[in-house]
Formats: sequence, C-alpha cells, structure tokens
Amino acid sequence: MIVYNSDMEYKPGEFEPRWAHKWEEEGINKAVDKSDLQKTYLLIEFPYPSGDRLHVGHARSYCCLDAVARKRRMQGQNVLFPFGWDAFGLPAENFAVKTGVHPKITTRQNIEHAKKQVISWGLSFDWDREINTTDPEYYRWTQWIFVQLFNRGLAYKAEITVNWCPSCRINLANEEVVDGCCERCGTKTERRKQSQWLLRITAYADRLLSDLKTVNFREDIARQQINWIGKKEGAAVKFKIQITNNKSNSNDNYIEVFTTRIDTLFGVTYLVLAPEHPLVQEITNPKVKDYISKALNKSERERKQKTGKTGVDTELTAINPANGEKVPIWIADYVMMDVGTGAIMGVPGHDERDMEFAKEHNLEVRQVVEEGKLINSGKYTGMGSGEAGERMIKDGLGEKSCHYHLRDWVFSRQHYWGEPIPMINCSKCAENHRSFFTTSPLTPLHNCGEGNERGEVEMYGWFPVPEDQLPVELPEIEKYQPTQTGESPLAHIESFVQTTCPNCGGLARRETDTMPNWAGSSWYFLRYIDPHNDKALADPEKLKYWLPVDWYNGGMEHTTLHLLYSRFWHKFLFDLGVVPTSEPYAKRTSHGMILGPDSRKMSKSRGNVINPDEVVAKFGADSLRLYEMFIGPFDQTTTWSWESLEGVHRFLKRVWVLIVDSGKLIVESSGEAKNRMARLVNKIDRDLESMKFNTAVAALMEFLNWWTEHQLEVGKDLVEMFLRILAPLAPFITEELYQTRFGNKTKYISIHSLEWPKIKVENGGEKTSIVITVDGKVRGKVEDPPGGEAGQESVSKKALEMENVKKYIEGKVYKTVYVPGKILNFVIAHGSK
Ligand code: ANZ
Ligand code: ZN
Repeated sequence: MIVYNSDMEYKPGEFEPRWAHKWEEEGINKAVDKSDLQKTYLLIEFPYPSGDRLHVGHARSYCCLDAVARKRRMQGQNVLFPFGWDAFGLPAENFAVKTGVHPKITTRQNIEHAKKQVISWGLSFDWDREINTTDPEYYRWTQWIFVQLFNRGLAYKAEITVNWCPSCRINLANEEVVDGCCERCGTKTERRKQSQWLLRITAYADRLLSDLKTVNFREDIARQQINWIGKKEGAAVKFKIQITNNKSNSNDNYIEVFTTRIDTLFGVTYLVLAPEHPLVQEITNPKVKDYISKALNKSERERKQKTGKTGVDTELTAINPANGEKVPIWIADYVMMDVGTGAIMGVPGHDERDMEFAKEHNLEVRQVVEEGKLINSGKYTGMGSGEAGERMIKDGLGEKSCHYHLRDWVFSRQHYWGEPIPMINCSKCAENHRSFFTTSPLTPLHNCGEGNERGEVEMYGWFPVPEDQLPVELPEIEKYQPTQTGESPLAHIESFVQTTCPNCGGLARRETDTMPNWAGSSWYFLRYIDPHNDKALADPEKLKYWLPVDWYNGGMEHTTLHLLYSRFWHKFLFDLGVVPTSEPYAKRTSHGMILGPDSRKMSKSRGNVINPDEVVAKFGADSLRLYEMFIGPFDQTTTWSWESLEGVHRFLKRVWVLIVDSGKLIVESSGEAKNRMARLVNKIDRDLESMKFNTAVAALMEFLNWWTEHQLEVGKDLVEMFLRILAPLAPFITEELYQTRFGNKTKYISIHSLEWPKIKVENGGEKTSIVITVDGKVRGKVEDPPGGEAGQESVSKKALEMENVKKYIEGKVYKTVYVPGKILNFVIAHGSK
C-alpha cells in the first residue's frame, strides 16, 4: 500500500521507477488475443540497438503513440502496442571487426541499455511480445519466407553489376548509393560484376501501386511509394538502322525507344543511345570509345544536370517509321540505361532535355504540336495529341508499353551479421540440370512489370534448405572482415559451407551470402502477433484478429524502401494464404525530426545532441514525454528548446501543487467548470487521434490557468477527471496523485485501467454563437466563446475588433450587457459622442 504523500514538492525521481515496475508486475499493458473488444494495433518502427542508445527522435515517436495507446485502452479497446529490436546490421559488425567482440554480445548489451531507457519513459509496451530479429527463433521465419519466395520463382540468382563500396567492403543496393557514393560512409562506389540473389518485387509493382488506394497513408508518403515504383505508360517505337558500313550484316537491326509522347513522332530529329547501350559496344570509332569511357565515370547526378549536355555523333542513321526520314544516331549520357530501353527519340521541339541537347549540338528543332493539336504530321495533322497517339499505335508505328523505375531487389550481402540465405548448391545436380534444360530454369519472364534486365540468371543446382532444418544458424567465426574478393566471411568456414544436397544426398555447398538489413523488418509486425509460435510464423486466427496494423508511425527515412519492401512481403504472404489482408498497414504517418538547440541536425561532432536520459534524470520522464508532444506539430521538423521544456516541467509542478493543495477544499464544481472540462475531454480525445499532440498539451495548460484562478469552482470530481485525461500523456504523476488522493486503498487499480471520462457539455457541446448588438441593433456574431466571465471578456474583445461594431462604438462611452451563451449588447451612453 502506498503511503499518503503530502509532500508539496514534485519529485518525479522518487515515484517514476516505482510505478514503471508496478505496471510491469501487474501486467496492465498486455494485449489479449482474440477478445470481443474492439482491437487496436498501434505500431512504431522498432529501433536498431546501437551503441549510441535511443535518442530524442525515438522518444518523439514512442511517447506520442503511447499516449494514443493508453487513451484507447481507457476507451475500452484491446490495444496491441509492441516493441522489439531490429538488431542485424553493420555497426555491430564494424565494432566486431575493430575489437573482436562478437556482435551478439554488443547487441545484447545495447538492447539491455535501450530497454532500460524505454521502460524509464513509461511506455506501455507489452513486453511479453518483445522480439529480436537476430534471435534464431525469429530469423528461422525470415529464412522460411525466403524459401517460399524461391519456391514460387520470386527469388533468383543472377550475375549483375553491383555497387561495391571499397571502404565498407560491401555490395550496396542501388538505393543505398547516393550520388555515386556509399550511403553509410560516403566513399565513392565502384561498379563490379557479381553473382547475387534478387527478389522479384517488380512482379508486384502494379499491385503495390494500385493498392495504395485502399490505405490511409499521409499524402507525401503515398507519393513516395508512387514515385519509387515510377510507372510510366507510353509506347515502344522501333527505328530501323541504316546500314552504312559493311560490318553489320543483318538487315533487321533496329533501335527500340520508349516514349510517353508517341504523338510527337514527326518531330523526331535524332535518336540517342545511352553509353551503356548494347549496340554502342559494337561501335569501334575511337571518338565514340573515348566519349563512352568518360561518360561511364560520371555520377548519375552529373549526368542528369540541366545544362551542358554532352554527346557524340555515331555517324550512323536510322529511319523514322512515321515518315521514312533519316535521323542521325547520337550517344549521350543524359540518356540512362536503366530507364525505358536505354534509347530515346529526340524531340527538341517538345522536350526540354532534348531541346538543351539540340541547342548544344546544332540539331534541328521541329514543332509538331500546337495547342494540343498536331501540325506538320502528315495524316495526323489536326488531331488532338491523345487521339493521334492512339491512332499511331493502331497504325503500327509503335506498341503500347510501360516501364517502371522499380527494379528487382538485390537481396545478397557479403557480410557476417545477417540472416544466412538458406540455399544449397550442388554441382552434380547442376550438371544434370544443364543437360536437361536448354535455358536456365526459372528464367525471369520479360513482360510489363519485369524490371530484371540484369544479365545471366544462374539457377542450376540450387535447392532451398529443407524447412525442418531451419533456421540455418550463423556459425561462430573469428574474422568478421568481408573478404577482398567480395565473398562473405562465412565462405571461410568449411564446416558451415559443406553440407549435403537435399536433392541427391551428395556433397554440396551452402550459400554464404547473408540477407540485407531490410529482411527482418519486412515482416516483424506479424511476429508480434504471435511471438512464441514454433509451428508457424504466426497463428492464422490471431493474424485474422489483429491485422491490419491500424496505425504505423515511423521516420520519414523509412517511408520509401522499408514500406515498399514490407508491403511486398505482405502481399506475397497474402497470396500464399498466410496472412488475411493484402495490405499490412491501414494508416501510416511520420514524425518530424528534432534539431539541436542550434537548429541544426543533432550530431556528435557538433556537440548538440540531447540525451533523453539526462532529461529524465533532471526533470522526470513525464516532462520528457510532455515536451516531446508539445515541441511542435507532430509531422514537422522542430528545434529542441530547454526553455520550453522547463515550461512543461513547470506545468507539471503546478498540477502537483494544486492537487496536493486541493485535498483541503471541498467544493461543488460549477457549471462553467464542468463545461470547460467537457470541452477539454473532447479536445484531448480528438487531438490525440489527429496527431495534434502539441495542442492537446496546450489545452491542458490553458485549463490549469483557469483553474488556478477559479479554485473554488473545481470540485473533486473534476480534479479526478483532469488526472484521467492527463494520464495517457503523463502516466507517472497522474498515477501517483490518483493513488494517493483518490485510489482504492485496499486494492490497487491503476489510473490507466480506468475508463476515459464521459462528460457532456451542458448545451450539448454545440458551437455557440453570441449575437453582438449595439443599442439593440444586430451588428455581428462571435463563435464558440468560453463560458463565464472569461466568456464575456473574450466575446467583447473579439467584438470590439470587428469593423462593423467598431464604427458604432469608437470614441463613445458604453457599457456592456452580457447574456451568457446568447447576446452581448453594447449600450452607448447618450449624450456622449
Ligand atoms: C519523346 C518525348 C517528347 C518525350 C516529349 C517526352 C516529351 P517523363 O517525361 O519523365 O515522363 N526517356 C525515355 N527513356 C529515357 C532514358 N533512358 N533516359 C532519359 N530519358 C528517357 O519520361 C518519359 C520520357 O523520358 C520519354 O518520352 C522519353 O522522352 C524520355 F515532348 O520521348 B519522351
Ligand atoms: Zn545434388
């Protein structure tokens, strides 16, 4: 039992740890599987347990969603709010390379510390469901999903050009290369050929796009998904190459271009091939060779620059299928090999980039569209653009075609600290395969939505590890360094590599590549639903109850790839019948970044990093929480301010003193106080649901101000109510005050297990509008005023700012007559002017 605390001083450090412990002991935050209650699945992105600990940015996401979780529990919902660790990754491995300490050990230590942080912040996670992606019982299912992908032809191995970071000694996915440099360390990456596993995400491109209509993602987040998929609908047009040298002997050589504007076909004055285009490789002209070698060394950004477009004339020509004209063929690096077909038709009259190029190289510019209608275009002249395009396709000048920015997902990493890819290669079976198939089995299809133009597929003799042998556990090793050849360090461990072929029982070799960081996070929200299941990834009944995730919040940096990858895996699992929904997340939001007090990005080198642990030690966790909510609009970047943190802390102190004090008073709550409270209850509810955490805190402060001045109007009922609605935001102080002032002294019932207050505004909570009159004549209206004296004050202040009122009153002596909720009349003293 808790001793009544009459201490006038607010000392959060004395009770916060006690309550955190008590809540855990009582299990008040546990989600119940399959209850009749309305379910809510709230998800925040699980962190990487780094040596730098959790920062104030993590706290922003966690604390705000925690307030929603706590409120919804009070509103009678069965809330799943879980937590875990995305623990594979390079930092632990790099640390191991340097110090020899096994990543398992550093990971465990980092988790222990971060968990203490999270508990001290009073987050209401259900710890029974804690997961860790590096736990073999977890990654067993990550590997299982990979095997299913392989069995359905969605995982394949191919020789591809990879981005090699010579400093990290790792192959990076295209999306991990920023302006030609490694995303992690900034070193310039090199292009090399290597055999890699890929996942055929492109097969899902259309569904990843169209299903966005079925979910509620913040608009800019949905837009990022759309842009990354980058679907372009247009046409493929073939231009026959004119044979001018006798080297090319075939007469069906042609260049296929991709265009979104086939209607401009009569405006084509040249063609351009990307420097990487296969046809270019056949040209031996030294000028061309020289240009290509220069172009290949440029970064993508340099190539996409607006001005100074370089190129070289091949002196070859092709025939425009629309009018039989000869057009010159150029090579230029503003055309990208990985867009469309790597070849374009140049229409400088209607495309800015082409115009820039044409000016630079004195190429003809021809107008063929004017105000949406075709000109100079043979029989198409006079038609609208859209119609003309369709006609041209009907007439066989081109074929409908679409292209995507999305590429198949490079899924191999040559690193130790990741999930082993559960595949086995048998050379004997490969031999048999080769004589059996004329082409490699599982050759990717080339159709619309197929992003793999990535070279030889090597599928001979590959077998998945039988499911009953999963997980393939990471072996202990001594050297964590990736090898100079680019092979994974696992390749050195003979006992790991050697195995038996699941097909013929002969000697075979294991895959030594591991999965990328993205793997474990692509399905973790499913495992929370049934974290200890050893028969399946999760129980179908439980999945049916909990899915989809109702609200997912995380950083803006994960709204492209992580979201896309996890949606892809989820859709695949849906197709397998493993999950009951085709989309994982019903709603996705993101929180803004917190900048240092100097308004710059927090970084160790700038010394402007705020450590949340210090904030808790000095002000208490409730102050940290409340400040994280108060700091600014949730989705916007804001600056850390100690002053405003202290303001929030002062607010909590005042709450403490007022309530400790109010024990002495026994008053009836006034109607005005009740109305204010009713409005406040609704506002907190609405604001938390619409992510306006900052205005929720502001409203609580405003109420406190009024209360301080009207202490004789606030009775015990409202004090208790105030604590209840503050509880989701500041769980510790409210629990302490509730238990010591109101709680059941014989049986512990947490304030967090109470119901959310139900209270109605007397006049139904409708917007009230006050009619403003001057000497009885209606001159205006003021909406939604507060009640009581404050009401009169604020209404007359607003009224006196209205032009139509001002002009009758200005300079005159008046008095006001106020009928609360109805009318405010200004009475002019006659005789005054
Ligand atoms: C002729 C044309 C005329 C085009 C016109 C556009 C406007 P957007 O415009 O971004 O939707 N394109 C195709 N493949 C390319 C490649 N490999 N590298 C660089 N550019 C390429 O993208 C479609 C247009 O991008 C295509 O349509 C093509 O130029 C260009 F008035 O063809 B268009
Ligand atoms: Zn075999």
